[in-house]
Amino acid sequence: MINKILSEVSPVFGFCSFEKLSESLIDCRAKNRIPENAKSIIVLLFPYFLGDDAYEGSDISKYAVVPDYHDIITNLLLSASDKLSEAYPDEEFVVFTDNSPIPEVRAAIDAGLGVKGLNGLFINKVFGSWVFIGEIVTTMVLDYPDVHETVCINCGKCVSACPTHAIGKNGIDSEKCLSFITQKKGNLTAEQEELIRQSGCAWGCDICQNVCPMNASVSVLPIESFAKGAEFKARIGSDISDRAYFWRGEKVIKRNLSILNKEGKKL
Ligand code: B12
Ligand code: SF4
Ligand code: SF4
Repeated sequence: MINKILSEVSPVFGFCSFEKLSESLIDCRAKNRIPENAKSIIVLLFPYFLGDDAYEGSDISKYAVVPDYHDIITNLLLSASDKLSEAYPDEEFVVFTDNSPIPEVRAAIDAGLGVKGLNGLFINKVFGSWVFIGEIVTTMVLDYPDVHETVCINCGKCVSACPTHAIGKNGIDSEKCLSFITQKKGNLTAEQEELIRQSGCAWGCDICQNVCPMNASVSVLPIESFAKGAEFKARIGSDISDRAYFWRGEKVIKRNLSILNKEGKKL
């Protein structure tokens, strides 16, 4: 029953132990929502890659081309958790995505769904790293896989391609990451502006994923609402509340677009 319900919302999912991860929880307000007697994490993947040709001329990163994944995934997870609560009335099910105390990359690896890239991202065999991660934390006791393969092929291409040298041996230096810089409020330094101009990308950064050989021949099977609502250029001048670049306010995306208009070219 549980597999049937989950397969209605995601093509790839798995289970991992909550206890094993409980020492590594991310400190955030959402932590209060974890059920008191949590036992397992149901981890689900949501592919969003639309095929290389689709992004020609785009001025935002691939994750921001699709409608804001927080809304889409939360709705999918809620529909699954409603059905799970009906099927297993004595258990609790609480949904999270991104704004989550669960270190999601780690949870997806523990659930046996793929490996961790040197670029810090989770990589699945079928969909590559072009997946969002969502989870349902539950009081249910489930079966967890024995995981042997946990890291990528370690080719180093992401390290050489990263324009800000943000990828180190021990993970990402988030403040150096261009994705973080495009989301920063206020004035940027001349150097940060130049990095955005060079990348040609007004929101997020895909460079370390574009060069990754483990993303070379992945399936193009995005979640339906992602494909339907894709917009390849940043939208301004009208309501942007359904886009990933909304959460920092319109000023930030407008600032980045104006930086790009000073002869931005896509890397
Ligand atoms: C903060 C954050 C950012 C920050 C900092 C990123 C960072 N890597 O630190 C910024 C703004 C820069 C960012 C950028 C991006 N992000 Co972000 N981000 C997050 C967020 C909210 C928290 C990450 C975090 O702090 N984790 C805690 C630290 C401690 O985790 P960690 O460094 O991975 O270390 C853990 C594991 O690595 C594990 N571990 C370490 N070594 C080993 C070894 C083995 C063998 C194992 C099993 C485990 C393991 O243990 C550590 C502790 O648990 C997550 C959502 C979430 N709740 O997890 C999304 C998330 C990681 N981001 C996501 C995305 C899509 C992006 C971007 C691609 C967006 C874009 N196109 O611009 C970029 C990519 C940048 C990059 N190369 O990482 C997705 C990634 C999906 C995927 N396929 O991996 C996530 C999961 C959100 C989601 N729900 O889908 N992000
Ligand atoms: S580019 Fe190479 S080192 Fe970097 S994540 Fe991909 S496989 Fe790993
Ligand atoms: S997202 Fe861009 S800046 Fe951040 S680590 Fe990857 S290549 Fe470097």
